[in-house]
Amino acid sequence: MKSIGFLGLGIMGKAMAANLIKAGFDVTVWNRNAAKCAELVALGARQGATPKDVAAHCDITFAMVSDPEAALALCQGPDGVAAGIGTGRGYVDMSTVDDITSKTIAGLITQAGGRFLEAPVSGTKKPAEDGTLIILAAGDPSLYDDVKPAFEVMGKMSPYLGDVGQGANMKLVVNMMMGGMLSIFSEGLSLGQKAGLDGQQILDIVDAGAMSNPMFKGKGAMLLNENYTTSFPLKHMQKDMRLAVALGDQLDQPLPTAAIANEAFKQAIKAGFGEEDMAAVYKVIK
Ligand code: NA7
Repeated sequence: MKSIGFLGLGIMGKAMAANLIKAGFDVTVWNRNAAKCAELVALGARQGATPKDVAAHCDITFAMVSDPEAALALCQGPDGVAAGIGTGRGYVDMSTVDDITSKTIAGLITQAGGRFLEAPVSGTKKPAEDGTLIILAAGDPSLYDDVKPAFEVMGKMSPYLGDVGQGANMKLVVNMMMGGMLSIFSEGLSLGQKAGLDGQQILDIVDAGAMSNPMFKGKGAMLLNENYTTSFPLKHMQKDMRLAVALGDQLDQPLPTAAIANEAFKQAIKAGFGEEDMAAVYKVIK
């Protein structure tokens, strides 16, 4: 792997691309809003003109954009990745999308002669900055072997999960559980305080028992301080809940808890909290 392309420099992409540059990879970046490239160019990256241009000049191109529509938009059209990928080069989409979108992208890339891997990640801003993401890879096994050194820079583990679609499915399962947990955690914290209990004591007691986990620790402090600084945008959590509920429909799997949690995140978006951290769901619950 001589050169790496990186498309999408949002909260996650920026941190991941920065780690690749710092690790010594030859990185070319592109973002729809080109101004976001400046910080990475200052770190040593080149700037590509279009997704096609990046895919045509790099051995392997990574993408990290917001949702299925954005992930597809990157690949299609005269300036898209599929138009530039050519034979044998690799494309790794790390955005969180549904399995059908991922398979559509895989088709576009492989028909153009390229190799495709989906690799959505578990973990938000801090793990992206620290290079400790959990990378959920599926697709072309030869590309998986080729990108391992880059995965080792961006993440702490990168299991191979099989055919395209299984990375997307694993990500949705994990995030659906996280959204459900955050929703019930918010309800408990709110209920307890309305009953006159001390919020910090609730957190301490939960943390001392079997329910202790890093998310409750991190988000608990945010809820008590009413601090919703974005680590994982609420709108993306709602997207993941929506895609997970749709997968449940597709597979005839009842998801009563996830479906109700999804409604709380939808309500929070409607109330204008979509760009804030997912913890802001608390504001429509409390
Ligand atoms: P952000 O910080 O919301 O960043 C989203 C990125 O996606 C950003 O670079 C956007 O470009 C890009 N984007 C959005 N729509 C498009 C279209 N249509 N075409 C090209 N690029 C687009 O998200 P995160 O970094 O927190 O999350 C990224 C993924 O990881 C997401 O799937 C999460 O669920 C997990 P912009 O800067 O707006 O021009």
